[in-house]
Amino acid sequence: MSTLCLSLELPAQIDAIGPSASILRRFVGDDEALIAGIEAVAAAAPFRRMTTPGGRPISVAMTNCGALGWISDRSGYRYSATDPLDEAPWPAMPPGFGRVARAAAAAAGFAGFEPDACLINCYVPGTRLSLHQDRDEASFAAPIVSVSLGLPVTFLFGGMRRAERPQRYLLEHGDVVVWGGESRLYFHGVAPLAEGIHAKLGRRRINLTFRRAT
Ligand code: MD3
Ligand code: FE
Repeated sequence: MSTLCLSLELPAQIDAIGPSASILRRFVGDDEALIAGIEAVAAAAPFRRMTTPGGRPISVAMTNCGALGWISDRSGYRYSATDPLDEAPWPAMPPGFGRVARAAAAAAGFAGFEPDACLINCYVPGTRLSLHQDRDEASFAAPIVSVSLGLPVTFLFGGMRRAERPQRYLLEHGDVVVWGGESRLYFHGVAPLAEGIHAKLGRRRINLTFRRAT
């Protein structure tokens, strides 16, 4: 029998990386359920490269599931209840998504997290995500939960000012990071993905970012 989340049976290793920010190493147990869920979402709402308000293509390919999805186009960054490709509602969060997000938030000290948005980022070797803040949500009271799957990556974690030199952390398949409180608005990014082939996801890294957008 598969368990959705190892943490319900085993304590994950938790590394504190900042004020109210923690890495839960190998927290994800049933990666097969999450991978099947990602494939189902991508079949209905394909990965696509969105455009920044300035007109540049974002190098990370993205899709969404849940009530709201994060989008970017010439009009700006925002959350939308529908996929701009077909105006259909985003696919619902697949089985296991909400549970892993709630369990990770609770393990990191944020009981009661109920995400309404799940952004799915897909990186191929060479893709990076430059330093930025997540500030398109209506409130910053809730934490953000991020699940890393596939190829490992160096995560860059700065501070409240862009100029602060970021700390570097390796994120591997199954690692979950939770940011809340003071860290919620910290600058962060992802270093260029190195070449590699992951046993389950191939030449990719996929990141699930759970947020409370409303
Ligand atoms: C740190 N994604 O989608 S994890 C993003 O790995 C994003 O795909 C990265 O940054 C990725 O916006 C990093 C998610 C994350 C989200 C919010 C944060 C990290 C954060 C807020 C504060 C600090
Ligand atoms: Fe971010």
